[in-house]
Amino acid sequence: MRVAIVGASGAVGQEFLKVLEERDFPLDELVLFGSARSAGKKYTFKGKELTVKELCHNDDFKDIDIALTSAGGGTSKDFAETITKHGAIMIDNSSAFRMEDDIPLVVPEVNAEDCKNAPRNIIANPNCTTIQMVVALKALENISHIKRVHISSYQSASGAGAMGMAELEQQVKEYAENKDLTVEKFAHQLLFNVIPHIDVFTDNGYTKEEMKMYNETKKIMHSDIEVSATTVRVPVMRAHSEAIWAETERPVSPEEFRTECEKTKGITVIDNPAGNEYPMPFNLAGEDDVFVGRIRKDISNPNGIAFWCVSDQIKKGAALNAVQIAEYMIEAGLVKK
Ligand code: 2RA
Repeated sequence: MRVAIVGASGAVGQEFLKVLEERDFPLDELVLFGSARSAGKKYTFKGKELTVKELCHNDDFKDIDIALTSAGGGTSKDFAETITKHGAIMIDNSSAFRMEDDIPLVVPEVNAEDCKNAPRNIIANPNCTTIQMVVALKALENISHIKRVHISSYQSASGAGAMGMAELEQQVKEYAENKDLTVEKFAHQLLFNVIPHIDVFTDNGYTKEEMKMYNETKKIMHSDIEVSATTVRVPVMRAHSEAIWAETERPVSPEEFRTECEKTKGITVIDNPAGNEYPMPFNLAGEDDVFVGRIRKDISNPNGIAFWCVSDQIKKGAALNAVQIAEYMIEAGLVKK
């Protein structure tokens, strides 16, 4: 099994290296690709030094079985043909192909089987905010069909990449030194603030990030579920949080939902309000699972249930989800060059 990482120097690319090593992914060779700027950089994988090759339109992917790509939508579109033409499976973390009909959009806990129908050899990894929400929603859908969801996100600086984290850190330093704060990556100062604006606004008043939650959730869950999201940037370094209100066809008790979450692989329940125990991004950055807590009856709706959900968006929200897709495809015999 020969695996490539495209965009190896980025935050997700680096996480791919960690996740493949942590999970002892069954590979014989790992090849790193990047832009002209990152070509030549060296990274260690399982004690061996690997050098980043420049991504070019050539036959470098001839012997590659699986390419994990995270280099932005433009690069994914531009290089999809180069990457897949010799039969490699491309698992793409960008938004380039997510809503295309002949490209599965996959969260293995929810719709792994969709990988079986990938005529273009491309599988899309959903947006991080959608991934963690649908893992939790699938547990609820197992009990009763979900009609509607309202969700407010609390998204960390790292959702905007390494530069997002750097800006928040810089603002902390500048504040401590009584200087004016640098504001470049986000629309406003993030330190001591919350910004209800992620990605650009669309004509209906929702942002693109919010519309991703609307469209991607329907596609992944194969459902008529309605989703209304408000996505918000908060001064947290890593791991996104979400407050979720779901309306189901029949009333679901908190106990039923808690039990279903507890038996679902990929979900950890932390829900002990009396002991001040609930999921928080500060404790859970770097973890694999989706963490669920604050499970309660929605007092405004007899068929409603409310809960809180936290997950590391670079891990389960990006690199880990893509690697789990690759693992599923190998197991299901779908990687057959
Ligand atoms: C963010 N969800 O947090 C985005 C990244 N894909 O900005």
